[in-house]
Amino acid sequence: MKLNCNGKILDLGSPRVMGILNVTPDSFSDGGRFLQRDAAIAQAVQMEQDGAAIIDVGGESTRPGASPVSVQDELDRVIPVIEILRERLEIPVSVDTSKPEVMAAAVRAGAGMINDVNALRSPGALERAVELNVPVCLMHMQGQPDTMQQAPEYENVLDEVSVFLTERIAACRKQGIPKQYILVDPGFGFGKTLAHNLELLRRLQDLQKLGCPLLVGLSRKSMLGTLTGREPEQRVAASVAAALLAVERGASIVRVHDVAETVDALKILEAVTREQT
Ligand code: 8Y4
Repeated sequence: MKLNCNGKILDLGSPRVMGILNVTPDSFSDGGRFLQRDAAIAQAVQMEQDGAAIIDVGGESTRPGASPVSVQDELDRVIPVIEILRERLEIPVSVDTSKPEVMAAAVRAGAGMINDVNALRSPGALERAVELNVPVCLMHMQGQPDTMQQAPEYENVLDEVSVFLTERIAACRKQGIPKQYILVDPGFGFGKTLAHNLELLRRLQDLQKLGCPLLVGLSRKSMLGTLTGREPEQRVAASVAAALLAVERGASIVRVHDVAETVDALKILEAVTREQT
């Protein structure tokens, strides 16, 4: 229930919010590298104040069609931010990466969790993750980021996601990662149509049988755009609704952009669920 994240504690005794911190260069902002870095740190501090239990720091855009980032560029983006956040925050940070070199440097800099959309399938990632001795989130993805949305296809999306995650849990266990250090994620939007995403959310509780805490990311994703006709920045209400539905179906952690709004919504859900005020 309580995860040791490189010295900081993540208590999963009740549902938690993971705040998203992108440290990819913003081509629309003229702030320059250091101003952008300061803005990222301020945003993380705000998310902690708003009730986030963990901050997910990512330096590689995982959006469909995004260009790949070199190891050095990713290190230059995320490591200085993680070093500062280790000092400034009480809550842990996770590192959103698939690269073993970035995992290692990030944990050395203070990161307390590895969030890998590639589920430790990159060469050397699994071996490295074992040594680092922090919790890992294994996410399902069909295909590769550049082409995964071209024609996603499943016989049964719940079964296929479940089989994939079961296999990755087994691979991690075999390599020596303790069961309590493994979280799983169905990977909303990663090689899935709207119908696949809705089926996964509808039946999310089926994934509880895997025996690992569930982490889900639905925040501002295109499925919410399809359903509402809104641009990403206007998807806050849809994102909060989706997060709430996920927690009702057993999610332990929701990965979100809008921390304050999601934390408020979860307080209502918790009060109603616990039959107390
Ligand atoms: C607007 C903003 C539209 C962001 C789309 C997006 C997940 C994840 C991502 C997830 C876990 C994203 C790194 C995609 N999604 N990690 N990462 N689970 N564990 N797109 O669902 O946020 S990036």
